[in-house]
Amino acid sequence: MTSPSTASSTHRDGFVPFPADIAETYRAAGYWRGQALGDLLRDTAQRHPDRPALHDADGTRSYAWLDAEADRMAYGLLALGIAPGDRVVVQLPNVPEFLTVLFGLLRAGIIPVLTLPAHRRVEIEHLTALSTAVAYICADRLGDFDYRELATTVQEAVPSLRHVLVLGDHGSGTDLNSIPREEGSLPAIDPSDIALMLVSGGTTGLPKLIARTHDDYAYNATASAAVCSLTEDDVYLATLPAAHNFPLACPGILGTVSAGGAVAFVTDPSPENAFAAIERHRVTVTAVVPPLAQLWCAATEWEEADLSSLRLLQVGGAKLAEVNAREVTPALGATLQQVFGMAEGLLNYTRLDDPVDLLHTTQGLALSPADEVRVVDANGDDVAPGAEGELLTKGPYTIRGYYRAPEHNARAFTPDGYYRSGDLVRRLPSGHLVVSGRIKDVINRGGENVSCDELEEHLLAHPAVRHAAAVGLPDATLGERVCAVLVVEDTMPTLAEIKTFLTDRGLATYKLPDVLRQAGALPVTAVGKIDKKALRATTS
Ligand code: OOB
Repeated sequence: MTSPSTASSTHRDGFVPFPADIAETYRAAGYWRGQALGDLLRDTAQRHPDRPALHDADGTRSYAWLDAEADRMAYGLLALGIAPGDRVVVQLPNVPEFLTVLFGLLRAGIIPVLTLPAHRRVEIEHLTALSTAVAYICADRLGDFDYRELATTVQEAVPSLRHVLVLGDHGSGTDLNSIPREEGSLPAIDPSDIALMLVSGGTTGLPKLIARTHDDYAYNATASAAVCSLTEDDVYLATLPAAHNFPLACPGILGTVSAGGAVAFVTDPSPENAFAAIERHRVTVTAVVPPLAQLWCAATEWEEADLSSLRLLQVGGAKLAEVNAREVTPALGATLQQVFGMAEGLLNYTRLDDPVDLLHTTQGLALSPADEVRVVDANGDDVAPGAEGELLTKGPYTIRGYYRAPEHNARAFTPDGYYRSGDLVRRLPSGHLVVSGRIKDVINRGGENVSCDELEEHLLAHPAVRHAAAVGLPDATLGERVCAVLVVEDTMPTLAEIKTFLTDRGLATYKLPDVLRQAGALPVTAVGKIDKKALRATTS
């Protein structure tokens, strides 16, 4: 079968490359090594074919096995008529096949659009149409959700979508495991070309596509592996959805493969299930979001699994409150690493040998000496050292524009190529960043700005409070009132008690909540961060 013309949508249409002169400096400095992502696996398999690459329910698979499986997957996908440069939407849970599908696509030069299991019709339809994807790879179902039904709906709405490949019971789609995989040839990969697409965290509107090149993403993964001192003795557990940048490449799955360690997966990150996987596979490193870190720490009180293999717990994706940061090592026995990153690129890590004070109170230091970080005021001018401002960044693994989004790019990037993160930070003399909130996540109470992050941090310090989120409620006189939504351990504190507690901590009067709401749980995003947008929409 030959691939129909994708004439009006070749994969580089709408891609914003690094400027050629800057790309040259990244190559000359050795950040970009001209390596295709699929070769991270090839190189490790050649170095030590017999070492474990994957631990799953059936036992352990070697690097030689994974390398051969990835090739077979690549041959099979190409034989279906999917061509190098085509986009394929991947929506898989954390199963071992994620590895063979990912590396198969990368080696075939086919571009995976990495969506999360929690995405639904609105996101998948949008991302499929935007990328003019020709195929959708999914599992049959997860929990009570049927991805085959989603596939049918998306196929009706998006004409470019020709193939539905299903892992498991394939229904009206094609069985991913039975596509023919006779040996064929693999295309030459241009390392400056798009390797894969990530989906933006999307605080406003629909998610955007983030095209990452082989060069930049290989650097992202290998430099991250170095910062975490990953070796072939490490076992990385993919706890967060594997398609998210954090577990994928920070250093995550790709960093672990480049270092020659083994990878294991859990679909259910509950303490009971994840702890059993840690014990069973002797997991050394994993990454979680703050609400999950809190849950794991609390669960060590009643779960009895042996977690002694765990040497590093990475926490990021949202601000980890200092009270919660302090709990990690005593509860789990692992070193804490705070990670402040974004799918657009820039990663900040606390270093393994940082003083505990920095581990507990900062969100880390930029990964690369070539990362350029500016902290600016509303006029775009650099703030005084240590003052709060918006983080702008560019560097060897930060995109220069979203894929097929020229209008948005004109706002989200400065004319000289910095990404405007929308994050408010302070930079310490050591270079470590402290995240103080999002530009838009403030409540305007009668003209006074209340940072939701700051208020949440104080609320979390209350012994009765497990999770907290601050949102603004419309108010006729003040414009907005401050509402604190709390998930509590046991008894709900009264508004008066909370106000006294916060006042005793020295918080200004105008920042005190006007209203308290109790919730059984807070809504979360596809990767498990507290979803403020959804909370704002449902709180009254
Ligand atoms: C990670 O990536 P995204 O793209 O899902 O979200 C990025 C945004 C950041 O701009 C920031 O607003 C927030 O998530 N964020 C944090 C944070 N880490 C991310 N806010 C405060 N403290 C942190 N430690 O979330 C991501 C990507 C790679 C590694 C880690 C996280």
